[in-house]
Amino acid sequence: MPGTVREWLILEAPSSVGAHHAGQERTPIVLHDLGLVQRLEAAGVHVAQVSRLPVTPFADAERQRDGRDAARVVEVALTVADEVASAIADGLDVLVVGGDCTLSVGAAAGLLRHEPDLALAYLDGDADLADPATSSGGILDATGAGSLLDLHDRSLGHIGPTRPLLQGSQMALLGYDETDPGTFDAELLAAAGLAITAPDHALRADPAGVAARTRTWMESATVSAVHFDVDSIDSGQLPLANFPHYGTGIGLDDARLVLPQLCAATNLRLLSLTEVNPGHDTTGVYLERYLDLVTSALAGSVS
Ligand SMILES: [Mn+2]
Repeated sequence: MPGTVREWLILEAPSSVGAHHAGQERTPIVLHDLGLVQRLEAAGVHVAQVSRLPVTPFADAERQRDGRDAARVVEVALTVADEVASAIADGLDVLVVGGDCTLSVGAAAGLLRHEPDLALAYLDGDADLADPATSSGGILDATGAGSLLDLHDRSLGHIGPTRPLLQGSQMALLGYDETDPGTFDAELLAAAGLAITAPDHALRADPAGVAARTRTWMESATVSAVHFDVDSIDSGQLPLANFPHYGTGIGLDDARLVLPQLCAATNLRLLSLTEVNPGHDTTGVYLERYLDLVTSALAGSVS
C-alpha cells in the first residue's frame, strides 16, 4: 500500500485441477524448496506469512458443460478467493504461487470482495477466451480471461461478488497469441471492450512502452493486480510452460522489462504466478531464471 512498507502473504496453491494434465501442482512446493521466500526477503521484499493450500492435482474427470472437472476447479478457486480476501482485509499484499491459470480467477474474486475498483493486467501467452462448453478439451485453464469477464456464462465466472467479476474496462490483456483459434476470438475480444490489448507481436515491438502505459492505467484504479502466465514467454527461451508455446509470446529479456514495470504499480495488491511445470526442467536452470525474474520484479515493486 502506498506510503507504508508492503507486507506479503505468499499463498502457495498447489493445484493443476484446471489443467491439461498433472504437474503444475508441484510448482509451489518446488519453488518453496528452491528458496523463493528467502530470495524475496534477501531482495528486500517483506514476507509476513506463507500459507499452503491442499494439493489438488488434475484428475481424469468427465467433461461437463461448465468445463472439465468444473466443480473441483470452482472449489479450489473459492478457497483461493477466501485466502486472498482475508489477507487483503489484513492489509497484506498477496503473491499467489500456482498452479494453473484458474487460480487467478479465484485470486481476483477474493481481491474484488474488498476492492471493487480493480485494474487487472493479464499477461499470458493465450487470450484465454475459450468457452469450456465448445472448446476441444473443455479445459478451464484456457478460460481465465473469459471467466473473469463472464463471456460464456459458465460456473467459474460466477464465483465472485459481481457478475461479471470484471468489466472490460478493468482488464488489460497482454502477450497473447492471435493465431490460436482455441483461445483467441477477435470478435469476442473486441466486444469485451478491454482497456488495453497488446498481442504478443505488439508487446515484443515495444515492451517497455506497453508496460509503462499499462502501469499508468493500473494506477488509475484504486487497486491493481497482475496475472503472469509463464507461457507468455516463448518456450524457446524459457521452456517451463505446462503446455509449450514455441515461436509465440515474448522473449525472456522482454519479460524482464514488462513484469517489473507492471509490478511497480504503486497500488499493486496481487501477483498471481501460473502454468510452470517443474517437470519440464531437468537441470533447474530454467527455474533459476524464472525465480530471478519474479524476485527482481517484486523487489522493484517495494515502495
Ligand atoms: Mn496461457
